[in-house]
Amino acid sequence: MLHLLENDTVLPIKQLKVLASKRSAGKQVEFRGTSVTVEEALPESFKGVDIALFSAGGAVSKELAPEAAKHGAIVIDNTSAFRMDPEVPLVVPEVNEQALFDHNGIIANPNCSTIQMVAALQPLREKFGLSRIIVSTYQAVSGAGMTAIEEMKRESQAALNGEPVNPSFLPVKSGEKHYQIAFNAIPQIDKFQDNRYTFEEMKMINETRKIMGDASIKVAATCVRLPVHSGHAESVYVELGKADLSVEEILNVLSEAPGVIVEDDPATQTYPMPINSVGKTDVFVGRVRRDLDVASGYHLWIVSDNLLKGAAWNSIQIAHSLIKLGLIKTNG
Ligand code: L14
Repeated sequence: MLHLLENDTVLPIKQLKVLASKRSAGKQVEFRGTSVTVEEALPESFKGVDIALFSAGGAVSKELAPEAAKHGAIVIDNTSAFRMDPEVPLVVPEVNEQALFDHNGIIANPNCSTIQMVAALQPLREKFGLSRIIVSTYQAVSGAGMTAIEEMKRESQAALNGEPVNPSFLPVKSGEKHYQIAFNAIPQIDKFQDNRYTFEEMKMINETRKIMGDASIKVAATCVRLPVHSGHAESVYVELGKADLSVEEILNVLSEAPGVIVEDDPATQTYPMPINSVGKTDVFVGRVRRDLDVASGYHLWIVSDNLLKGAAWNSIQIAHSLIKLGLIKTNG
């Protein structure tokens, strides 16, 4: 977020505060050539703040986001704490920017896998209608944070040296069991729910319906972690409102879509891959095919940097939209 803000030309940043836990207070971060001291995040810290970007975990958001909103800040929250709260807009600007008008001081940034999927599917939905999505994800380790990345590197090194890997973090830090991610695929992201889906899968299902504003869309998800540093990939099957569309018709719509880049040419082995998405804010789509049995069914492969469009960039875009829509009243 700080890196994106540093190069941002849309937000008229007069002052930047960097807030964290007591443990990090006093550290220095560089911003536009000056050194900013990290302060402890307290309810009063948000006095005079116009936009507060939160990304310190659900518990911190639950405690401090309402306090920040009370002090007049508009919170853009990157955690899952408020996403399904009916009072809180859940926004991907390319899809449902208008939902921002209904905010009550807190706006939720959706789950990373959901953002890239709806950004790519919404243009098809607008043009042809969409009734069903079946998605399997191939998710990067960076979504789970620095500790997970360190674990993957350490395990990879150990495995290559023929030493025991001793996993202690993934798939879920607080879980009873931990499994090796190096040279593996783990079909669990976040905790299991009573219906045998994981929370990550249910986030994709519920958030997609909320962002698209249609509870009747059929959605099923299987979320899998791969030993990829950054960049989530998704194999997506969709049923559109129109049968027998040509691949060209679909690619034409996608190539006009904001924030979407088509990389799709079997003849030249062109398709999106996580490593090529790293550092980019776009959503990449390729491998577009008609289903061979269902006339209204189509397959796509969707890739994006989970830390950018999936998190920081979508949050900054929400801030841009707030400015564009005239929703920021300078506070103090
Ligand atoms: O819903 O890759 O924001 O473990 C953050 C952690 C999504 C999953 C969220 C991960 C989650 C992510």
